[in-house]
This record gives sequence, C-alpha cells and structure tokens, in this order.
Amino acid sequence: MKQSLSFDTDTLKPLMTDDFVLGIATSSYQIEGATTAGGRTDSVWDTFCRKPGNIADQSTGEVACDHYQHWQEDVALLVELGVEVYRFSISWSRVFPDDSGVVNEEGLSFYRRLAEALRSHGIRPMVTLHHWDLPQYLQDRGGWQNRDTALRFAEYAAAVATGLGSSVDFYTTINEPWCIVHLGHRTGVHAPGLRDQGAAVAATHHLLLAHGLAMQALRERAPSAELGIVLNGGPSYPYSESNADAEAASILESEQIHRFAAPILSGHYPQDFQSQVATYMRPGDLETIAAPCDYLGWNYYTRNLVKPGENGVPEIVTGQDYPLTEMGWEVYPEGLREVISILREHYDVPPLYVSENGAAFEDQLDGETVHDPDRFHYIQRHLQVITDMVQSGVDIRGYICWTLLDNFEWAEGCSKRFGLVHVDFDTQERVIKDSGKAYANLNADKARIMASPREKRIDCAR
Ligand code: IFM
Repeated sequence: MKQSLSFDTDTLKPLMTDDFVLGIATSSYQIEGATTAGGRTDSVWDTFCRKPGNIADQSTGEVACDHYQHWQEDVALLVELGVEVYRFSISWSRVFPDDSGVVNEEGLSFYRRLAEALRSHGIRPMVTLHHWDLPQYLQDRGGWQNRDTALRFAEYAAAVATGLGSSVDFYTTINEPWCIVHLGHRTGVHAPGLRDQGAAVAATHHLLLAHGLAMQALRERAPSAELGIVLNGGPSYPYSESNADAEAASILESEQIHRFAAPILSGHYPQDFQSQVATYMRPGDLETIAAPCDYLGWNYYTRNLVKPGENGVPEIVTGQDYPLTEMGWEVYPEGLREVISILREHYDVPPLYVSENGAAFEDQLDGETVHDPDRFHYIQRHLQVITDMVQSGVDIRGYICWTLLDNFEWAEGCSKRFGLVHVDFDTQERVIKDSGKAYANLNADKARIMASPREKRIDCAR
C-alpha cells in the first residue's frame, strides 16, 4: 500500500491568499482532436504531423484527448481538482477556417460554452490566442515570415474578444514565441519545420508585432480582462568551461529571454539583434510591441546547458548534474528563481504568473490508481521556490501547472506524459494521478483557508 502524497500546506502558506491563484493549463492542438469537426481547417501542426519522421511515435493531434467531445467531462475534472484558473488556448482555424474574414460561429461557440461552464463553477478562464497552431492557409502565404499574419492575428483577437465578451478573465496573446521561432523556424523540429535563420528573424518581429496589435484589439473589446503574453526559458549555463560554450550560453540567454522581453518591456531590441531585425521594422512597431501588459506569464521547466551548434546556433544539450525527466530535462527548481532574477535585473517587470511548469515522468499504473511520485516532487519543489520568492517580495500572482491531461506532446507525440490526469488514448478513459489528487487537496486546503475569517487567516500566515 503506497502512502498518499500531500503538499505541505503550512510551508506553502504565503501562496494561500486572494492575490495568488493556482491553476492548470492545456492547449488546443494538444488535447482537442476533432480536427475536421465544426468547420475547423488544418493548422501547420496537422500538415507537419503528416510528414513521416516528424513525430517520434507517428501520432498526431487528430484525436489526442478528444477534448472537443469530452470537454464537459474535462470541466468536471477541473472542478474535482479545485483549480481557480484554467488556462486553455483557442484554435485559430476553428474561428477563422479560411481567409474570407468571416467568423465561424460554430468554432467560437465551442469556446464560449467552455468559458461559461468554467465560470459557472467559479473557475476563471485564461485564454491563450495562439499556442502554435497557425492556420495552414496563413502559412501558405508565408506564415510568421509575412507581416500580414500579424494584422490577421489582430483581427482574430478582436473576433475572439467580441465573441467571448466578459466570460474571460485573462487573455494571453501568444504562448512561447521563442519556441515558435527557434524550434519552428530554425531547427525545424516543430511546425512549420523550417531551418532558415532569416525566417526566424522575420518570425520574431512579426510575432511580437502580432502581440502588440492584439493588445490594442483586446483592450478595446475586453476592457475588464487582464492582458499579457507568455514567454519561456531558463537560465543558460555553458556546457563546459570552454570560452566557446560560455559564449553560446550568453547568446542563448539573449535570444531566448532578451529578444522577447526587451521589446515588450522596454520598447527596444537588444543591441546584438538590431541590425538583423531592422529590415522587417516599420516606424511605430516598437511602440506597438511595448503596449503595457497587465501581467507577464513565464513558463519554466529546466535550465539550459549550452554549447555552440551548427551555423553558430546555440545548442541545448542534456545535462548530467541533476535528475532528468522523461524529456531529458534536468530537474532544477532553482533555475526559476534565477530566470526571474534576470528579468527583474533588466526590466520593469509587471506582475508575474508562472504560467506553465510540470514534468513528464513514467507513471506506474496500479488498478484504479496511477502513482507518479516524481511529478509530485517536481511540482512541490517548484512551488517551494515560488513561495520563497513571494515571501521575499517578488510579485508573482499565480502558479499554473502543465498540464491537465496526458496529451500530444508535439514532436514527441503521445509518448511523453505530463498530465495530472492519466489518459488511456485507446478508450479516452481519464484517471486522476496521485499528483493530481495531491493538487486537489492543496486547492481544497486553500479554499478552506480563504473561506475562514480574514483575521484568522492573517494570524495563520504569521
Ligand atoms: O507541451 C508543452 C507546451 O505546449 C508548451 N510548453 C512546454 C510544454 C512541455 O513541453
């Protein structure tokens, strides 16, 4: 008989306040399936998955968790887990299936029903507009290499904000633009599968411009929602003591963190990027990109160990100093503190959300239960780092765990499981793992604390 796992509510007490939320995240392509239902058309990921060799286990997002059909069951799971926020993304090609500019009401109403169901259970929807599944018809016209895609994105943002109205508490424009640029346009391991340095530079600027233009559209149409963007990354360490590795690490820090954070938070590109990006810039772009954000989401999983790769592109290599997750990523919770310190050192940082954090580990299935102690410990250690940061005055407003369900993990297919809930991909049966049960208990403890009289709460926190 295994002992049940539980988070130490006492040490996490600084997070048990009205100013901090606990949540869970997913993304459209990774869970929805139903890729041809309700008028949806292909995204770049549908195309990418069709090419043999692109996905480790040859799976696709065609069915994934079939969340499109099972969404009510999934809302019930979120209720059982007791989360305060659910971060999900919208499939752009469900809302605009073609380039006619006409909204597909069927696509939009799927998300409206979802947001309303969440709110009816007291869960606050955090909507990401773009989590990598760019419509294929836009890719056919150059995708993020084409400035026009940024303008189309603003129209899409406007349509979503108009259609979902006040049922959404938070909007995120784009999830992890660095991944879209680096993995999608430079190393080609993600859709659209390009290996082209020039394409990566153009995509960087157009993604940032898209963010800025969408901020304007959202501000006008969703004045009460909190608006921001989600960036990602960890501190970069040289793989060895060589100067070349040190230089590669410093280049990666600049590319992953500053190339995105500097224009958004300070209205300029880092010096080492200015001449490359100049070709794509027009007067006023930087002002648009630097539109004030209500929050910055930061996704953190691991640190980077870096050495120079092909054509001067920094290469992230697998470390050996700390335990590894199934992704081959080191478990290094301190890196979260380090990356937030880098941000605070360089920028005037708005309130932060740790908008993704979690781990793929092999689960032990045991009848009706799923044991995943490593995932539990991973989350616990990161929550502890966040608690310490909150206590020392860093303005972090929430922790959003990645992810609700085992799902389609991009180029890794369905083989890497990050979920708090186990999914049997043959039957679509969902079973809450031990880590999910522990998260549910933490959320229940928090709800109990929040329901107690304020004076008593303050007393407990001392
Ligand atoms: O699954 C992804 C997610 O889509 C974006 N952030 C990282 C996760 C784990 O790789």
